[in-house]
Amino acid sequence: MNQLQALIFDVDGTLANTERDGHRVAFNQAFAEKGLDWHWSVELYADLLTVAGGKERIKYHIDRYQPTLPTTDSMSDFIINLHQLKNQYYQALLKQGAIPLRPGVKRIVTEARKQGIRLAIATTSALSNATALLENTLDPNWFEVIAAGDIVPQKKPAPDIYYYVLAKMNLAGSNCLVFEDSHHGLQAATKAGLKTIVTVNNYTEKQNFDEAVLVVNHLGESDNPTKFIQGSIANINYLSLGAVQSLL
Ligand code: XBP
Ligand code: MG
Repeated sequence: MNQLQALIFDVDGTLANTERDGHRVAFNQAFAEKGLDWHWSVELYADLLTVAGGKERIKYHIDRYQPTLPTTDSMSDFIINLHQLKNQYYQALLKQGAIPLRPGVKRIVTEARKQGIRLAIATTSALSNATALLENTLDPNWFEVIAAGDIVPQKKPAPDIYYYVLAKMNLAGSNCLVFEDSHHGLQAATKAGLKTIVTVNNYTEKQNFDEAVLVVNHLGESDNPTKFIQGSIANINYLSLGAVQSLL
């Protein structure tokens, strides 16, 4: 068994249900403020999530659904401005405490810190959004590297963001475990040679996770047990650090 030295967390959908309850809601607030008659319903957003990155998602929406753009701005300026406005609304939601962490996240992060296991973030989200989530739930300073957004040339499912984290931390992939919630994220981590635990959510539960070392509904708590979806660990009710270490 390899020695566990670091946990690397995806953000959206993994730390918290930020997509349905956060980014989506904030996008709609930004559309309304800009006078756009667009509405991203919970159902439509499932299709839009096939594209990673908020700016890329707006572009995909325009290309696929061809709404009228009430603007003389260039397409890229329009997208950048709309995305910035969305991020302001998103960060306001985080400040209000509207988006709690998923079960077990704080527990396992706290356990890792106590045991000297290093922590990092690898996300497609903008850095300001990832940091705002951590400021309002955990603490950004607990994470040695927060790799986010446009810091690498290609977003997930490309492995770039994971290679970036490994290089920054000077770590071998064989000493790390990743937590992801989506097929895109799993592909990115797997291509970088990392073992991945998937905690599914409503948007991702039907995706293919063949390459994951474990798929569960969430990390769980003593009063909120983990359900094993693919693979299992014997004799546990929720995922402790010791339990996940056995997967390396
Ligand atoms: C998920 C994403 C992000 C968010 C929006 O990232 O695809 O694009 O939906 O974030 P991950 P931004 O699961 O890798 O954390 O608007 O900040 O791009
Ligand atoms: Mg995710």
